[in-house]
Amino acid sequence: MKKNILSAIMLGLLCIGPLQAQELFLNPMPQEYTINQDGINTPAQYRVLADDNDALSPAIGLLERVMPGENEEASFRVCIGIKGDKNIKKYARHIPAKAEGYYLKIDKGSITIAANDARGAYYGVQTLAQLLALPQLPLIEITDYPDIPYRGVVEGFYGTPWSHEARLSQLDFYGRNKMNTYIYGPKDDPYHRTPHWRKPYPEKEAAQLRELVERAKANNVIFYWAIHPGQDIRWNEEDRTNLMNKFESMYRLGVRGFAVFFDDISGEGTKADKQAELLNYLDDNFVRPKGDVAPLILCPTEYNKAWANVKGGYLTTLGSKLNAGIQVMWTGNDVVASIDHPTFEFINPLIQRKAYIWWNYPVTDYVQDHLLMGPVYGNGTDIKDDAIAFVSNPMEHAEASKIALYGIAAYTWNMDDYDPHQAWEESIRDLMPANAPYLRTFALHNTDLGPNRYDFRREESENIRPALEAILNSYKHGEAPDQEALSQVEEECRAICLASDKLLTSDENPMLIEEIAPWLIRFKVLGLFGQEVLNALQRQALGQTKEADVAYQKARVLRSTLQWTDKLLNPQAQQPGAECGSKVLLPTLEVLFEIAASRQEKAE
Ligand code: 14T
Repeated sequence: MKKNILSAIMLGLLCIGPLQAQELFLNPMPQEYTINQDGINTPAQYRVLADDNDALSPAIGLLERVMPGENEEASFRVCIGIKGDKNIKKYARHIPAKAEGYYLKIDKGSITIAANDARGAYYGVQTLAQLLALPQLPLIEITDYPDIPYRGVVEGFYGTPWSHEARLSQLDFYGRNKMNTYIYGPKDDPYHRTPHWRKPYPEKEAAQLRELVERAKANNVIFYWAIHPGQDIRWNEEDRTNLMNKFESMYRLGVRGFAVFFDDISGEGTKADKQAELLNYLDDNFVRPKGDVAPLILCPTEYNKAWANVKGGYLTTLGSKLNAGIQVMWTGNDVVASIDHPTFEFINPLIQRKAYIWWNYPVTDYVQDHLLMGPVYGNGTDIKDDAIAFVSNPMEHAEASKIALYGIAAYTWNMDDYDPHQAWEESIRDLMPANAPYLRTFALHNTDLGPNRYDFRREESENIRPALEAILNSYKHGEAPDQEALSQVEEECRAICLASDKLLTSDENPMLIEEIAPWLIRFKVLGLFGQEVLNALQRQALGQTKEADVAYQKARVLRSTLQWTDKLLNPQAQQPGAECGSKVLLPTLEVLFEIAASRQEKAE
């Protein structure tokens, strides 16, 4: 556990009273904390004090994993409990009155975790786990709770569903980063959607799902299983029974959360009154009678504002007919969009409840030649009271998605303190501690989507953009480019090649490297191309005709290699190719190449 924690301490920034407070990084950031300048060594042995309360077992299990040395005789005490438990009675007034809230106190002889509920206790221990990774355990008092009730991921993309192994790793990651929701709904699972939604899973798949449910539970994540019946559903008793039976079979596998998706369909299945009737039936006859199932979730057919025909009455019907406990998904003003307060001013009144945000980022199923590994930014930080949930639809590349998911975890827990760039830096160290600088270089140039039907774009290559612009500008005005800018770009191209080499040969996180390998290869060629283009321009400027020609010829070959690799890498995708630096870096290098080419012609 410890090696996954990346928190560092910056000393002595704030002064409170006689003590110097420390600045602390945790993911997500706690809502409130006070921290002493001194700390203690992690106790080698400790005694657990807890009431006999079943709900505490995941929290205590985690404690024993992250802090070895449990011993009934030890003098150091770890007191852990849930509101109402006797052993934390005197801390009751410190517990925040919020779902999943906890109070954590570390002093010289004891650690106390007093939580509002089971998940709060578990999150208290997760925070302790992050603190344990610091050089010393700080004497600290934390009061913490999430801004958004349900936070996490909907595996809801088209394309190759995540592997079993990838999902297991995801669930551990959600637990560590205090995300409580995973919705299983990959479009290309035939038992989720047409043709086989009516049938139970074959044995092998069923066994794997059972294992995922177990892992989710261990991480205090609610595992929701989603069904997508809309393309061929008939609104009769037979199909209603088919649905009930499928839910029942999933319940037997341990599933305790359910969703019904009606997105991207046409025909009979799109009728609001029929959808509402079915969902209410499932709520009345399955979800609520069971007593241990999470609130039912619906993804509507009109799931974003661009597609909402308000006059047609679809959303209004759902709003008035659906049982109050049923949650309704929404992707925002478009299929892919930033989420802000006006987003909810539109949708919440229509559905008569707080929208359940399905955020279509970092999903790339419509731009499969790109990777989205940049910071998470652009959503409003004033929406905590507007949304019941905020889940992310990720890339089919599970490990690579963790950069965005780390940021989403931070944002949905504590919006006021969310810092997109800090979360991004930390996420990279979390994903590949030993190769962080190389992964960072790679991620810097893999953030934009390229032109796309939703006009959703991201900043890219920001570290080198000013230098690239300065160089272009000089040439435009017929001036010699700034030497400083040229060496900066050259340096970056060298760093790009090094990053590619290091990552392609690294043993760290093999799953990640396999996902991004086509882009790593492209990245290498891009770095080489950039170096030769700059080399050619500089030799030309110095009048070194021979050397200039050699460099130019090399650049030409690399340019063709780039064009060929674009067709050959990631060939099975709907958008084949593996774009890197496609927003500013490559286009600028292309312009510079043209300049070098025209000078070379003149020299001949
Ligand atoms: F259910 C929805 F909220 C949703 O977003 N559905 C799909 C989703 O599975 C997919 O990953 C996402 C991004 O491509 O967009 C939705 O799929 C679409 C959207 C379209 F505009 C499929 C076809 C479209 F024309």
